Amino acid sequence: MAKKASEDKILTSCGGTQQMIDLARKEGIPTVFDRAATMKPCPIGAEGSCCKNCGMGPCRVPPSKKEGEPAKVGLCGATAETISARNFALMVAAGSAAHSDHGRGVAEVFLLAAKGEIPGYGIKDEQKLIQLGLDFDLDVENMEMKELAIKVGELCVGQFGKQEGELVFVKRAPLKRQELWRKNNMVPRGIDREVVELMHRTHMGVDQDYKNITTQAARAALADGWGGAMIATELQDIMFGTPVPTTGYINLGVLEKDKVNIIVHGHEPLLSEMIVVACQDPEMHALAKEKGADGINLAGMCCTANEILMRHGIPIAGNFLQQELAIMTGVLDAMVVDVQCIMQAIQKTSESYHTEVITTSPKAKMEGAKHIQFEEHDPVNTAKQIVKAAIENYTNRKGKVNIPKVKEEMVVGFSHETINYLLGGTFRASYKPLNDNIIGGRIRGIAGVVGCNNARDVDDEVHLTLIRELIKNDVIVLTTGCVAMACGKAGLLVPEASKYCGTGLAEVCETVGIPPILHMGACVDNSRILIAATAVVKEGGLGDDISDLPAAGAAPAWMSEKAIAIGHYFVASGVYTLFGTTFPTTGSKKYTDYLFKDLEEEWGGKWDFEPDPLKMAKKMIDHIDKKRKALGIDKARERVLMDMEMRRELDAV
Ligand code: NFS
Repeated sequence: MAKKASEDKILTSCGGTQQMIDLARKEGIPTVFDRAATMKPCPIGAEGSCCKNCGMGPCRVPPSKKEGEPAKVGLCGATAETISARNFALMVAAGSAAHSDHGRGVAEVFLLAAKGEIPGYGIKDEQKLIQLGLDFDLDVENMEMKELAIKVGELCVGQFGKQEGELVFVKRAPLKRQELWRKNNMVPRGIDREVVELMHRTHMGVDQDYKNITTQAARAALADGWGGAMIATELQDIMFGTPVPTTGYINLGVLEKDKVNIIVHGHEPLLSEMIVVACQDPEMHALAKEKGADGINLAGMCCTANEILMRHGIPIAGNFLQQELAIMTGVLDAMVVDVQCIMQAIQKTSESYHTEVITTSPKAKMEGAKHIQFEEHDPVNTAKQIVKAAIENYTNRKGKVNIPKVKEEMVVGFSHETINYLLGGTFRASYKPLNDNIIGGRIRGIAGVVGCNNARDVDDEVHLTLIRELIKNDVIVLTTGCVAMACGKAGLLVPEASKYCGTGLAEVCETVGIPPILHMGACVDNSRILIAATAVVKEGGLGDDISDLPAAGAAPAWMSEKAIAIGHYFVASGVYTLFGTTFPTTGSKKYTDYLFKDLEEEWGGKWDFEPDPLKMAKKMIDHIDKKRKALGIDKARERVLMDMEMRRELDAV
């Protein structure tokens, strides 16, 4: 058979993924990689120039090609910048809603658990519960743990629908940032209100001022980053434990031929935590034996994977683009999904194998899949039912086994609290050593590299090229989500990765015993990065605001609306944030210039787009150096570089 052009292209830098792509092509199984080659994105939609907000359209307003030609507008007269801003805002609304609805689910379950109405869940981190009580100004000293948990649960649930005033975590931000938000009318109320208002404004004939739309989009995004998503992280930590450094394995090679294999895929740890417990149940093991299996092997995929890996060391089968491929191993007995980042294609793939795709959320069903609903009042039984369904499916295997022999070890679980403790020590947990190393120049700056994998790029490659370049230049990297998993697969999440660092960063990592790339969790845990950045500001010596820090953020291969929402709350929190692959507003130069240039003046942070990972690294490093100069610490780094030079000379003697 003649090869398709796309077959010669390198599609991934992950060995396990490449092996499965080859197999898929041999067997004629369609995958996202082939669909990406045959279906091109709509160029007008991709640049944000298509308005389909009313029945007179869709109106397409791409930039004029001829000099002097008047700019196109929609039938209603909407300009390209208004259309672009509205489309961008709609992505922020959807992304913020998704993250925060996850947060709401966690808060509701937390409250039920606090009241003792859910068997199986409890309080694992009392310290953090007390901290939340203090955030809400509760009299924590005179409250029993149960009473405190109920009160905190009620107050957290109330945050989502807060109609007036400020969300409670707003006051966690640096004071200067809070003032800027107040001045610009960006302080978030509850997510429900902010998203509804944003969607009202993007409706036909409402907000026609691109700047005004962007400000409300920031308010909605901040209601997620400093609200819904932050609540999710905090309450998950209280219920399931705040992550501490743990080792684990990653890639499709974690699946085991002779065991019942279950993958939990999606985002919310509520059910997966219970599946971890159910998989250890002797009754389930006996049933697996009875069916001829050698035990039960649980693995994760996408952000759920990060959650259970950090807290239990459960291996990760892969990141976003590996979901169809996991089914093709032929040994996956159940793919259990909840919400977000789940490709409908997995159901079709499963029809060629024996895998049972099990949906669990009433919000996310799939035609053809088995639905076992997560009953929040009885998660233990739901989990057992699911594990049982997987075990019973073991005997339906069709005999084809293709597990790539690829897996890597990694160290994960660097919550903000852990970094604080590791750097500062038991007696005085503190960010001072980090700040001192930044001020002294050993660490040049901090980068947050997060987000998705995008089938329009070489899978995992842009993340890895960017991150290798950053650590080579002494920039410490904080990571979450699919990027964190890409690093794990490439063997970069181990302390030995310090050999890829510049001398300064290597020295710090070797002294403290940490990898130069710190895995901080799932996408919802980007709130940990906000908290860490704030802690660095509060420690002193690096300015008064997040925007003063020698720091930058990136999502080099983003694809989801959540990524845009996250990017927008980082920008609104003062971070220079770069996205790769594509950018959804480029059809309007005026609007894109506003996001990429003018915003910095107004918010201290701004957006940027750069598809080439090396150029992206350069832009981030240039920004970090600009901030070092503004802080007056650029000289310190020059001295460190001179020291290196001198050391080399000494070595040569
Ligand atoms: Ni976040 Fe992207 Fe999805 Fe997680 Fe992965 S694709 S925006 S990283 S799994 S949410």
